[in-house]
Amino acid sequence: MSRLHSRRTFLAGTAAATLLPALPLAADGHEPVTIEMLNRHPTDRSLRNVFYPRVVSVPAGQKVLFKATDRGHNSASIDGMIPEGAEEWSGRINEDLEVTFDVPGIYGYKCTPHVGTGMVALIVVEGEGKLDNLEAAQDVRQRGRAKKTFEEIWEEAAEMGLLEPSSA
Ligand SMILES: [Cu+2]
Repeated sequence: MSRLHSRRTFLAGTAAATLLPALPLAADGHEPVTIEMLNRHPTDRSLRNVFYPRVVSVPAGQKVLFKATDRGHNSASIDGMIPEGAEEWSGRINEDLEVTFDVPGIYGYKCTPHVGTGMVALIVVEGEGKLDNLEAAQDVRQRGRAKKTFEEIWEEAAEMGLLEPSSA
């Protein structure tokens, strides 16, 4: 089973490129991995309303904490962007939400108020069959700036090696 990838690679040419520190996140399945919901990106202040980090890989069974660091956000799975057998989630605005990811696969999610401005992100849950829903997830029609954000996210995930079959 793979550990959370601490390496962070980003697209050349995006505003986020080169500005992000490597995150020493350790996923052992016990302590939740934290993804913050922020009004501004911590290092690129020109990016507003973001999940941080926005591409994360975790082992199956991992708990993820969506932390309401700033106000006005939530985390909700996007229709058609989670694997078969996985449970949808939809957090309340301004509240932390913990979700356990048991089913390997590709999970696209959004902030409900800000999806149109591109506040979307990706979690890849490692394990057998994790790529089974990749094509379906990539085929989901995205609204507004979420379309551009997901184009960046797919490239970012590929560069991180997350769109290869799990070695586990
Ligand atoms: Cu938001």
